[in-house]
Amino acid sequence: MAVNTDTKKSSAAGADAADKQNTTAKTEDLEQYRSDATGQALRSNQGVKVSDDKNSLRAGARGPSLLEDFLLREKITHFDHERIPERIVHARGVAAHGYFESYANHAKLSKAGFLGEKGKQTPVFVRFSTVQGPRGSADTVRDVRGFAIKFYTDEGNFDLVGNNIPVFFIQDAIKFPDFVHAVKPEPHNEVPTGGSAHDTFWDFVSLQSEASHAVIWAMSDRAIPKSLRTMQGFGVHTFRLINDEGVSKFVKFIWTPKQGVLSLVWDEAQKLAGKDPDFHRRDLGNAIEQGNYPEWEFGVQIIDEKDEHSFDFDILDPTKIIPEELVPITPLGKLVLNRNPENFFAETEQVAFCPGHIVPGIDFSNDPLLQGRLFSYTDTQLSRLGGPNFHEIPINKPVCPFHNNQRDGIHRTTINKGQAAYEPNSIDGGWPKETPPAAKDGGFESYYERIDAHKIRERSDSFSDHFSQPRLFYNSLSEHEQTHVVNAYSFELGKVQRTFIRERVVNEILSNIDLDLAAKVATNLGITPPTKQSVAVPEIKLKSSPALSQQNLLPDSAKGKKIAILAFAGIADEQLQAAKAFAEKHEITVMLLGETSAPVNTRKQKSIAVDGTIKGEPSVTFDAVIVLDGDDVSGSILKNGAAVHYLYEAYKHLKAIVLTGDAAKLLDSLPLKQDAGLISNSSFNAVETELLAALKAHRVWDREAVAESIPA
Ligand code: HDE
Repeated sequence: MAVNTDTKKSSAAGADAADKQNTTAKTEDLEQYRSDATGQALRSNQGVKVSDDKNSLRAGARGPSLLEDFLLREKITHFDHERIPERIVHARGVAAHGYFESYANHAKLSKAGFLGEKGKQTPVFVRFSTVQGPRGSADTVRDVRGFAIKFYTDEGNFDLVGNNIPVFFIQDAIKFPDFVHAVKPEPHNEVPTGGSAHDTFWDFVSLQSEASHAVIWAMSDRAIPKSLRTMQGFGVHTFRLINDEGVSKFVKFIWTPKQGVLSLVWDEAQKLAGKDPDFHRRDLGNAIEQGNYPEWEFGVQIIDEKDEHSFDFDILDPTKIIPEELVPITPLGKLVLNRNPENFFAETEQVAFCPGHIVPGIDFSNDPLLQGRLFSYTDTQLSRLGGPNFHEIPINKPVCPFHNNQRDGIHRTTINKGQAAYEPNSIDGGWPKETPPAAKDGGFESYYERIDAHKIRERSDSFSDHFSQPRLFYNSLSEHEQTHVVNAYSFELGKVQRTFIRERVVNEILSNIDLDLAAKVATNLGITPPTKQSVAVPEIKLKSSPALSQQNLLPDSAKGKKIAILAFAGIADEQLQAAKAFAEKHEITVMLLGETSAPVNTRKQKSIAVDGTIKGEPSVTFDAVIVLDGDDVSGSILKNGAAVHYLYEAYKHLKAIVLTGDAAKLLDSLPLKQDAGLISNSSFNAVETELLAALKAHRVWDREAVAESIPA
């Protein structure tokens, strides 16, 4: 994996072939729709061979174009209609194919076939997204990330359409259009793109205090993930799993990445938005191409029906988590992403998720947000994908057969045989026929739930505590994570123009979460810190949930990290070899960056190619920076402002920096202080253990205060 594995250059045949081998029933099914033009004649959509695709038909070489030019008209007409409406939310996304593998037969919990056998693999297509920004917006904005999974099970498609944050901003679907209108770019000037640092968002969430929990998560590091591979995923709502005896348990779905739960730092996220707006999609695509397949463990928190009311919150309230300390996660299986889509539009853009796509063994709870979602997703596809036949688009088709009496509609591709498109019928032998519910391979049956209630437009009292869980979240964070939350509120509110909105957030929201948090943000905004809560917040038993802190969710290896080596003439050959061997051993990607793209001469006068330039591959795209011993390498760096800035920036972003031999002299002239991550020694071999530890730790948090003074 070492050296130059970042870019397409390395992929070519090898990785591509490996990619293709990762087939599932779904990727095989897609094969029939794939079109390869290699060796083929260029033809019109009607199959006519084209002799000239460069010139339109004209009346004379300098004359006007002729309307009869059907080739010109066909090409331009198709082009004119290439765009479809983007998703109203979650427009910017990226996806990958893979599989889900069940750890065991979980039939006691659910009769769903994909959970029913140890080692059973089910094809999946997973789409990650930001929420606020349009299709062309930057990847690294502060935002919630979508985490939507389509399982192509033998019993039909199951869509688990979740987020990387376990709670949502509202409790009732009827508030969703209001929430989205508030967070989206403002209507008069369509600003800002991709973020929530503006008046309408903060106006809404400060008037709608049920948003407080999701907002504090959005102000935490969770909303600026390092990679899509380093995020947890949550189903958010409580669902039901039902076994073949009809016994139902409430569950929460959780995905935990093997890669650790890691984030960017804010300055880095902002810079990446300009220097590499595709940072997340590039990272996911490259990782898969390199065979470094991202993996998540799939788990559930299980609640017996009898315990539904035993918590100090309502399990139907989507603004609440069930702390893992109260209900631990039971692992059910793993998710592996091992193949990139062939075509972005056909697969990633046209995939249509819906939380209402479930299979026998799974059912909904009465969470009022979930109930509304069951309607919205199919409805939105009607305008986005143009009609009711979007289930026939290859990426959306189940891998099991499906027959029913639905017919016609725009872009229908199925050619239904027979005369009877109704049920019951005797003309076509009564086919297709219903299947009664059964333990296995049965028809879908809704959970036999007794509902005995008045029709009423009212929210349950059990949904009224909006502050004890945001408080629990804040209390559970490590010190540096808390500081980031303070900084994020201060940054966002600093962008809010109306002072009364800033004050309302501080006095009526933050004061109820934590007075110290409120005071710190107030001070940063120049507002008088509140001295008391504005409402009474119920005391809850659990004061802190360590499972919520990312500090407790670090990876156990440095696999998949990316290191830059700044290469100057005279670089020490042995040290370069040692660094490459280290990267190889720990499955780390390393790129050699020169001042220009020209090869560099080593100390032993060997000419070596570089993988990129210091200006072209910015420090924000790496996890660590290395300057190896070389002939007056410290002098070369000091003469090069971009190289000095590179080190400053990596230092400021709390990354590991290694300086060996002559490079260590830089510590005498640059304002960088040695610490657990800034490691210097005579040889590379002498720093390996410390470097590995720093990479696993992800950031040098102790450096944060010192790094404030660095001008980068
Ligand atoms: Fe969505 N949401 N949502 N949402 N959502 C959409 O569906 C909606 C909610 C989520 O990669 C839309 O196909 C309503 C919660 C993801 O294609 C739309 C409500 C959660 C994706 C829609 C919610 C989500 C969407 C836009 C409140 C986390 C992207 C395009 C009742 C559990 C899926 C589309 C993809 C997309 C509606 C709330 C996650 C408009 C009405 C809560 C990951 O139908």
